[in-house]
Amino acid sequence: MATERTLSIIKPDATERNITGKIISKLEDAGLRVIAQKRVWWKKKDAKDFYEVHKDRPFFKDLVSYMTSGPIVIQVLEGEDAVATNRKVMGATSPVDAEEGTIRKEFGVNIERNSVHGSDSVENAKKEIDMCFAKKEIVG
Ligand code: YYY
Ligand code: MG
Repeated sequence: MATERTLSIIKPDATERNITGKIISKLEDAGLRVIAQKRVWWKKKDAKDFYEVHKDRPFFKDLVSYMTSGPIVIQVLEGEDAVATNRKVMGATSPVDAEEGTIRKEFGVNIERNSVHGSDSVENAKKEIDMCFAKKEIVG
């Protein structure tokens, strides 16, 4: 077990329904600590850059449209095995496959409007954190 950091995004379907607090409670209950947080409204370029790894996937265009359709809340989370812990509390990509008690099971609407993003590896977490936050915005 190691203390890690990961990047979390509360997506537009959740900000729209005013459930950011409910989601943050689940993250905190899982032992994760919010050490940076901001609410932003992404431009197309922000979403395209962030999801570049998916640029050739059939869902990319819709994903970019969706992620720019409203405000999002971006966070750095810190805790023991933060990447895996966060992925566990998020649940599977599609809410129908997500385990009981996970964020996506409880709040996700469908595979696209699935309420949260979480980095999938320590390496990607570092990249995504650098992309979204200046060092001085992270207060651990
Ligand atoms: O990491 P995770 O968010 O669980 O899934 P990814 O495979 O990285 O896909 C990123 C994002 O793309 C997903 O959260 C929703 C969307 N998406 C989609 O709309 N349709 C798919 N078939 C797969 C992913
Ligand atoms: Mg992913």
